[in-house]
Amino acid sequence: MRFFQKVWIVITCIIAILFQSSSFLTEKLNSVVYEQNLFKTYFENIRQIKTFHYDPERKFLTRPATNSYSQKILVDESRDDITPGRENATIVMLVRNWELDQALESMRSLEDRFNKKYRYPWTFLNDVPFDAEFIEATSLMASGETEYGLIPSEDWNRPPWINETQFEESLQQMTEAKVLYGDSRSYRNMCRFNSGFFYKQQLLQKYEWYFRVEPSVQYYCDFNYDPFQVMRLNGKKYGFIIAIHEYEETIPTLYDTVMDFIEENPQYLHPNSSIDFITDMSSLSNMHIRLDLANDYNLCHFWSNFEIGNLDFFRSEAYEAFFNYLDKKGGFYYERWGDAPVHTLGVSLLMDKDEIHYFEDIGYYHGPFGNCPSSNALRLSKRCVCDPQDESVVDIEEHSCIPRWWKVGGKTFLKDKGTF
Ligand SMILES: Nc1nc2c(ncn2[C@@H]2O[C@H](COP(=O)(O)OP(=O)(O)OP(=O)(O)O)[C@@H](O)[C@H]2O)c(=O)[nH]1
Ligand SMILES: [Mg+2]
Repeated sequence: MRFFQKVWIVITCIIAILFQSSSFLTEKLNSVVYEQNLFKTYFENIRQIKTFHYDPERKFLTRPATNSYSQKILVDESRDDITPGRENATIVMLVRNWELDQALESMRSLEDRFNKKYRYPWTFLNDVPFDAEFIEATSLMASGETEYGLIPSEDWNRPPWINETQFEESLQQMTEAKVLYGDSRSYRNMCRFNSGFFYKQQLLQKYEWYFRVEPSVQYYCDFNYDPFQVMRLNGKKYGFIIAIHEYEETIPTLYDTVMDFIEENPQYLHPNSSIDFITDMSSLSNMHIRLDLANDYNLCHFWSNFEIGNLDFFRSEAYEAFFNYLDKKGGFYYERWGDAPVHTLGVSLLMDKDEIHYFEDIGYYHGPFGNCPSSNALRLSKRCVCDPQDESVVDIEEHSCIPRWWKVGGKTFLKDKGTF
């Protein structure tokens, strides 16, 4: 082959390679530009939608309800900022030393979902001194300060007016009847303590707000706001997340005792109470529960393992009189009155209905039940990890009282005026 032929072949090859690679490069460049535009539009959209962070100024603007079909993605752009909470509040856990692992699980979940941003202090309470291992691990897990309180024995143990023979008999009877925790002495102490003594503990005196947490619970979604602040700004005093029916055999005389109290102290019944929530027996769709009960109480109660509340309500003259009246009747021991129905009856009768708030947007699990926001947009914006169809999600199941709360307390949507 002649020299110029060789040169020609080489040049042709170079041209072919250049041509190939330029079309490859153009293609690549186009796709990068396309992707860039796509991301740009995506982030612009997100920016336009603004934050989902609670802002009192934006209170009346539209936002999605939990049953919204909106597919817009709402991102709280400041979700990872540290904005120390300013409310006079603490997170409270009554817990035993041996529940350390379960306590840490709950703490990790609540810190990740809410408190690492706000750094509210934790208060741990126990009927025996906390051990060093518990204190070390929980104080390292908390983003805020931690305090550890020993409950005085008179706030925990059976009071002197309990007739021991009657107590032993009922203990045996409830054990034989296989009533849940019917055989447990400490469970009764715990229920009485949570009903009438947690807010009297010295460590809680300095606070106005509390958030009750139990071991082994999970929070499924980012909070995206400070619930204490939100409650204060919206005039709320008691927040719940799950409401179900109580086991009737644990509280045979509770409601009648409460009614006796109200009859003797009518001044304490709030004129705008939620009495209908605890007495409404009408049949609601999806509710096939048997409601031929021994008295007018429909057994609905706010599940007290999750509570965000105002301590001044519990310290009020009305609640104090209410608790003391119940306590003197001995039902915490002769029956097995739970702190959940006791709080619920107190809150429903003595508190203004408008001061009660259903935190429907905070996914939560305490075995065997949970709550998971039904709105897809809400789950995305709050980075929820839960399935609203899961069998543990109880909100509109037959054993739930949420539909009854909606009926009586009013169904509010997050986009409604005046809600958040
Ligand atoms: N210090 C202390 N805490 C207790 C005692 N009994 C229960 N608790 C705490 O009180 C709270 C309620 O007790 P739980 O055993 O969770 O009762 P429950 O939620 O009705 O039932 P389960 O969670 O299903 O067992 C939890 O925070 C427990 O850790 C006790 O004897 N001493
Ligand atoms: Mg529990």
